[in-house]
Amino acid sequence: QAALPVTPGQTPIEKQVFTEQVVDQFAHARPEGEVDPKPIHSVPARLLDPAQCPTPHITSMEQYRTMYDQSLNDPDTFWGNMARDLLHWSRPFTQITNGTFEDGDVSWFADGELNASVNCLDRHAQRHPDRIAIIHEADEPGQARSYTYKELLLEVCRVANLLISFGLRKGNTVAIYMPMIPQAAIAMLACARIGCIHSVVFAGFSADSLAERILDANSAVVITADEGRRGGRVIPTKRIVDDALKKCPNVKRVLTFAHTGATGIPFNPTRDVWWHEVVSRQRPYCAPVPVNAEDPLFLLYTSGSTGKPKGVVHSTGGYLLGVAATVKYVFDAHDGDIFGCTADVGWITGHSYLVYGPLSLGITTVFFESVPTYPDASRYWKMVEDHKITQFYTAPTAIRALRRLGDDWVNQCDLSSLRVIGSVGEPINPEAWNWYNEVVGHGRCAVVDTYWQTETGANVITPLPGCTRTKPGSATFPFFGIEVAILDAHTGQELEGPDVTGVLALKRPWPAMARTIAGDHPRYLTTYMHPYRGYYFSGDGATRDADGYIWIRGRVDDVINVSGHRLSTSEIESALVLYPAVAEAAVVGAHDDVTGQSICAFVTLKPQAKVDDTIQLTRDLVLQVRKIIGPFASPKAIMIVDDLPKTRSGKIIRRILRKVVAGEADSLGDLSTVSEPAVVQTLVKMVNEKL
Ligand code: 6R9
Repeated sequence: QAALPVTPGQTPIEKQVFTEQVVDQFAHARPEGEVDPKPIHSVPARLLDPAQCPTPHITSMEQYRTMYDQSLNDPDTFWGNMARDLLHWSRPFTQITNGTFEDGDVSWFADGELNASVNCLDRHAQRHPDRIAIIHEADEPGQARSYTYKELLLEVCRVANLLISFGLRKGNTVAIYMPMIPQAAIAMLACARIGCIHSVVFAGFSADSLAERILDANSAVVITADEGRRGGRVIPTKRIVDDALKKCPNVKRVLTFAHTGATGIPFNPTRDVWWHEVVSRQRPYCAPVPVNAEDPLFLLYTSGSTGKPKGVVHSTGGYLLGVAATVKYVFDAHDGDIFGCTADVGWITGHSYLVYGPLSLGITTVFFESVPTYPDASRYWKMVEDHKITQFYTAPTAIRALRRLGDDWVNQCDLSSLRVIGSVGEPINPEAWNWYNEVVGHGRCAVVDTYWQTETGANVITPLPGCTRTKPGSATFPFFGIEVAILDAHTGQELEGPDVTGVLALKRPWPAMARTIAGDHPRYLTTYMHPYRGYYFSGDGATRDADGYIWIRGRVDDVINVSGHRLSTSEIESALVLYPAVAEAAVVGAHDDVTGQSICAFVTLKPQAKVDDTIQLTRDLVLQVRKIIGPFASPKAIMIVDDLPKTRSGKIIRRILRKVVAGEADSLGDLSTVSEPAVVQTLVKMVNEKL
């Protein structure tokens, strides 16, 4: 594939903005000197000792390379075998991979049929009905409850039958807005059983955001709970749903699980039903609806550079294969393993590594409802000890926060069950990596820094436990079938060889890649496939070092990553400008030692706005963002300024704002494009006083 000239978006203006961002981001990237040239961590000897651990699926780099080469040179054999080996097909496929990025018509196993719930439940319930499928680690310690594969299957069938009685059929969409309880997985699998597409909305989103997502996907049914619990606090889940539904006349049914059992939960008798009243009346067998491998399993909203959130659509066959293969090889899953992923079910990590990945392999998954510091900072580690977790998967932000609280919290617990400890969501700094490896892993576990995205469906760049020598902070090498390219941001030329930095792109379709954006295929193409023709554009920057290791350097677009939550700066700006007194808003990410990035907003006020109390105004603006997006999008700092640095054509120059909040006002670079250079000086002064 010859590298074609970069054509980000369609217009020259977008191109200009885009390349400015890329260049700017790289100016901020990890200093070159920090990239460690030597692989310093070998595979822990314990993992390769059959007396101590099950033998890893891959035990040498040669074995990895042989399989990796086959996955690229003969994808049909490689993925065909893998798909037959890991999944149950009700109708075997004869085709493996078709279509191209350019045409946007990628398909995998196009004539095969399967059902995701059969793959996650029936086949395991038949073989070992009493094996634990889900452990629910409730918000209050000591209240864990578990569900066997058999129990889970029966409950999923009951809910599936109920959904049929609501009139739902294959291809309909169901919204799920639930706390971190097993009923969230039950609801997802019940949809999958009857061929419905679930759209899980993270329960930290506000009523407005939920409504937007329900309407966009045209979900006629919502599944929720009375209340959620998190770190001892109660979240009024059903009340938020009711608020959202004021804007969603299309919703005909709301199924509510009584989780806390609180009284006084709002209830609309013509629309709402209680789970405990209606589900138990259903027959616990429901014939699974076989779907085509390319039929959507779910859609999941994620933030991009521009406009409203995108409903990323995942296929059934390719997606399931991707998550099953990565749980097997990246987490080195073996029969009887207990997989502890702390992500929320409302994000892609929850979909892939709480629900579909572990369950498709018939291992045990843990739903953690609480927060890492409740009731104290040993919560994660007590959970590992209590349930004998073998794979633990969390985000760098949690690792950094717990590291600050000291090693004692970890040392009081027996973590000897752990074999693989994973990190996901944002770049992990070497200090946090080392602490995770030494204090949590005791140097006896494989640390897997897994790079991937909502759109990739499953891990794409990651070490493998039994073979990869790791460098703290590097996601290392591509998973099977993933062909990585690093491109020059401006020219789109592929940068070959070692020691190169550019934008990260993937060169060929892989099974778990997202297939489209719900209702907007052109947007799918412009966002991912058109910026660099012939490649999938990730939105991240990356370096390939002298040893071929990949280092992810963070987003090169207007996406910021706060505690592993992906947020669009333009969405936050839109929420701020809806506030009556606000004229303009510009949001940038600031470095944060714990959350990775934090949200820093600059706003200007309308000339006629009367504001006496700016402290109250900043509070109101934070509330505004919480209301329109959700609490996790709260800006950490809001600066009310007289003016923003702009180009002569009136565009806000975010590059300058980023530099100013980074404390790099002495290296602002070329200011010749700024229409009023004095504005910059005022800003610098103000930020120095405030931050
Ligand atoms: C799985 C998930 C995707 C963005 C991605 C990148 C960042 C994720 C990472 C990582 C460095 C890792 N990211 N894993 N950066 N190292 N191991 O997080 O999906 O919410 O869609 O976010 O997260 O910037 O582009 P999603």
